[in-house]
Amino acid sequence: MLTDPLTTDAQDANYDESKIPAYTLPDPLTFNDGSTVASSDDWETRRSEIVQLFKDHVFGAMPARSPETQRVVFKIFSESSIAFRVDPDDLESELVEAKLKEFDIVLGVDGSGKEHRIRMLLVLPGNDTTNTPVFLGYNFQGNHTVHSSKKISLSKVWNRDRECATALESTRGSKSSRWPLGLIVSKGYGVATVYYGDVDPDFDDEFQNGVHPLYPELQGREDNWTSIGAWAWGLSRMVDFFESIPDVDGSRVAVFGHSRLGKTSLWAGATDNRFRVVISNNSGCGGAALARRQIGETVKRINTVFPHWFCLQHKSYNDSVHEMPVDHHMLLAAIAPRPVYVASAQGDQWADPKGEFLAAFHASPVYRMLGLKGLGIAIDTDSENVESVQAPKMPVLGKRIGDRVGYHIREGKHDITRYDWEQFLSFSSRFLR
Ligand code: GTR
Repeated sequence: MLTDPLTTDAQDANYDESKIPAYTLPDPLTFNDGSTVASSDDWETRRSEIVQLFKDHVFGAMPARSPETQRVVFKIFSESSIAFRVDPDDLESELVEAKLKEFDIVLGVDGSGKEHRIRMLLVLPGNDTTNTPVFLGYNFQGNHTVHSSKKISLSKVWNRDRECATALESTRGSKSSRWPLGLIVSKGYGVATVYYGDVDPDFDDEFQNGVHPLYPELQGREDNWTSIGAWAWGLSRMVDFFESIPDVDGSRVAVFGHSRLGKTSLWAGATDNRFRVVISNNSGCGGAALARRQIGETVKRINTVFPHWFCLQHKSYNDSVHEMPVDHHMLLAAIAPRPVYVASAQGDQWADPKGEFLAAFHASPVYRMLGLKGLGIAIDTDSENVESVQAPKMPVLGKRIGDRVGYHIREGKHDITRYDWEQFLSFSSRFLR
């Protein structure tokens, strides 16, 4: 019988807190030259340093943003009306009207003759809305998996044999539990999604396919443009697209993602401050979780199994994570002053929920320095109990906490549930309205 490497690795991983090596986190409020970030005036400079450190050591370089040379051309592929139940399991629940639009978006670089095509599904509340705030996030298996409607075209998906083929009709709506469209639309928000393999197929092909050929100069270097880098870049191009259509308000976009796509949403949020709210769900190692804890999935394991997600330089920390000039609380901090939300699941120890929570906790001093409230856990700096300052208690299950940095941990496994969405919606409403 074949053994699934993930299952065996996940079973063999360390889950014992007492085996975590002692570590010191780098300080987001200390400049690279050792001086202190004294006031909010310094923050943008320090923020740029942090983003650059993540480019150099974790996710790799990104194409320079240049609206003059980066073209986003699109055409409408389909347009239809639909109605959703707010709760599809309750046939008595309200029926909300919505519009489905599919766009073919061409990403290209002027003068190079190179371009790459992706298809976006946009779900809009009502029949004729403009300037809608949206939740933008990738899906894992094709746009048609988010809802069973036949009005959504079947995606072309990359299969395990690394061939791209039209998805099977039977997979329509197969991931709809992760996409409570009726609930989201009933609150006045749109949802935009693209199959992540449309931007870059998720396997190590040394960056031959997807959007990577648009910028070949970003390969063959220690800070190479990675797959997470490509997915994050793609999300920014989608904001360019929103800025060019009347349907969506490009200044009110919440970017979200689950798991590897949660790592991606955080990186997109750090590199593009047009994302007004940033949400990661069960993002784990390489996402919200602190790498230095080395519990559940480790830097070495993730670099080995998914070499294309992180840059070459990141592999040099496989056996020395303590030498990384960053840890992942700084990825969250790099989003400040914008709001960031971290969601964990108790049954997802592989993603280290406690490490995800501690990253949110250790990002919060940046918000405090900016005169904002982060996670909002009071810290008694006079306390002699260093433990309680450095290791705050885990929040209780199923109770959201925080202000500009939001957090919850729920029961259950690695997944996105309706409960998670209820939290994302209520956390985001303050910032998207
Ligand atoms: C796992 C990986 C995690 C997480 C997950 C996912 O195999 O170890 O880091 O990203 O995949 O994306 O579902």
